[in-house]
Amino acid sequence: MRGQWLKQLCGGLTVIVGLATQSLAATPSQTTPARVGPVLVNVEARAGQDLSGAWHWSVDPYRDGLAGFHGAEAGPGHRRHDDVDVDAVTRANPQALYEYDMRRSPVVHLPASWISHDETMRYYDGLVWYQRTFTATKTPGQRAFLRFGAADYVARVYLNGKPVGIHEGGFTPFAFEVTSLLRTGENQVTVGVDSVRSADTVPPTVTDWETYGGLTRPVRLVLTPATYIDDAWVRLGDDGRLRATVRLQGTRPGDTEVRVRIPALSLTLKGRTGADGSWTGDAAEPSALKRWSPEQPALYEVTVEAGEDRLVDRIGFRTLEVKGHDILLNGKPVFLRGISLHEEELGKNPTRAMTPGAARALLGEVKHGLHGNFVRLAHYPHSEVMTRMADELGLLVWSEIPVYWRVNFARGETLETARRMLAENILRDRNRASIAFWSVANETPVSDARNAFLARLAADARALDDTRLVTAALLIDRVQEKGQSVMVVKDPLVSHLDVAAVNTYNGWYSDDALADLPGIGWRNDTGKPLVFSEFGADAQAGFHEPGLKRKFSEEFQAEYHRQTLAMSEKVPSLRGLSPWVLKDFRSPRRQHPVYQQGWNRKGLLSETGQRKQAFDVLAEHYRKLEARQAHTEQARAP
Ligand code: GCB
Repeated sequence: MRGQWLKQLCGGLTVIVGLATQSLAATPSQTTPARVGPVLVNVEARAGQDLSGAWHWSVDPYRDGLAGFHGAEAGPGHRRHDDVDVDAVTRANPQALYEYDMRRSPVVHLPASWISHDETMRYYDGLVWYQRTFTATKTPGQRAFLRFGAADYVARVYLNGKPVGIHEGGFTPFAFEVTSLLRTGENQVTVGVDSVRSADTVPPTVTDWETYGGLTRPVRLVLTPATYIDDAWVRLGDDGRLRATVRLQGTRPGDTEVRVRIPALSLTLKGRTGADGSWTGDAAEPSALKRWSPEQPALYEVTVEAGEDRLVDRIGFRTLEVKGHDILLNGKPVFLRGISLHEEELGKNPTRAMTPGAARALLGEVKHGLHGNFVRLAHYPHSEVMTRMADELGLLVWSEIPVYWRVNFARGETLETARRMLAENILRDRNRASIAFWSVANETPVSDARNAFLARLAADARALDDTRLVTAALLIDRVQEKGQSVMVVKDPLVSHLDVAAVNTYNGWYSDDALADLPGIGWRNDTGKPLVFSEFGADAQAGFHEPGLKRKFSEEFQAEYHRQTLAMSEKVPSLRGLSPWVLKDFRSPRRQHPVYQQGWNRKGLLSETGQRKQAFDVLAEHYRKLEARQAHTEQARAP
């Protein structure tokens, strides 16, 4: 059975979790991507209400709100999601017993992870209830949705006391239709967010980053016409044609006129949807089009109209392909001058509330400080705020799903969860010109089950989007040949990828002397471009030890980068770098009492943004590569 999104389960409750079992042996080419709930692409352009702001919260470590007395069906003593004004009821009936009162629970500003709600929540892992009210007006013929940017890890959503849906996965958007439950006047929305992960979740329990449980991205009430534009994808194909695909949902999605306009190019594509509500049209690339690139991040206003619905977005157009060892952006070879980063804002107490200002501060350091043209947004889909900022600043993006380390690859439901996450991520961001790579995994140990699992994801990515490259961050093998250490790309998954990317930590996780790194050999027989998707060394900002070059000193980290970059210059098929990592990030498993204190210190910036010595080493290297690329392009110009 194919993985699915189950609708109409339990009387209208929508469940978006990995549910179905299926044979892992099926060949990837037979797949169609996982089905997801409403896409509501370009959500910020839609009518409705931003429900960011003040929410009440209540911690529920024993999950009483879901199961009450002795774990049986919950009674009113516990159900935080009930549509009841506890205060009013107990005023009328002083003997009524309630052991919660959401309306008088403390208030926090969302979106934000609960780790910053108060000190007791710093390492909380479990269920937390959130509730707020909002006013709405019901209009006949209008549909209403609750759309969540992300809830980490499982979210249970209730409107006016009634369950509307469950979603699994901490980093991708989801929406539930609430047309019939919405009231004119005051409405109450309640969300139970549970951060607990297991061996079967994606990612599993152990990761090298902070969990950041909670409602970490905006919640919106979205209002649409009865038939609405659910998805609209506008891109430049590798065949040089400008193409639009629009999918309508609703009461009459078929035989509806669709118009896609780019006024600055005087271009209009139009047609009528088929019976399934979809339409694709294309046109020759307008000669006036300025293609998007890091050097010239040109974005165009694009309007999509269908029936009563209309969306406006800003979209860039470019081509991307691989030829031999080269990655071609707009037909020209590009070397990726990148860096990896987590979704964590600068500052002593990040809470994963990514605002445009916070995104600009991080990505600005990559673009202007490091002379970069590329970011790896590790290890899960980052906020849309980041990918939109990358579009605007001109940074190519590696976008990835959290198939990280030891996922339960043999379990069909886990595969379905990963497939749905991949689909939710791609459908959210297909219009972002900056996205260059869909990555399906990070450092996963090779096995038959894992190879089949990831091959399926790679096939899904291609089926959803033929304008990006598919990759994964792989482990690298080290062999001895004629007395020399040689790094060899052996992972069989490469045959399903466009680009072979490897994480390499010689000199940090190995005892190699730093001076020996440039002497290490590299062999890439895959015939594909190679990218170093990670390399790095911890340093505590301000810890200096020039003579000894001990691990954790700024000098050691700087030298590590110098020597690794020298090694990288000797790898002929190398086409990009994304060292680990832009900024120190929270990681509960990094507890060296002096140097780490709960932070992974491989950042070239400290958590507050202080540049370490290695920052300048990388910036200098990228400045040279940038000049080299400009020089080559000049020489090639007619
Ligand atoms: C890796 C992982 C990354 C870790 C990093 C490290 O290979 O992909 O998630 O944080 O190494 O610092 O060890």
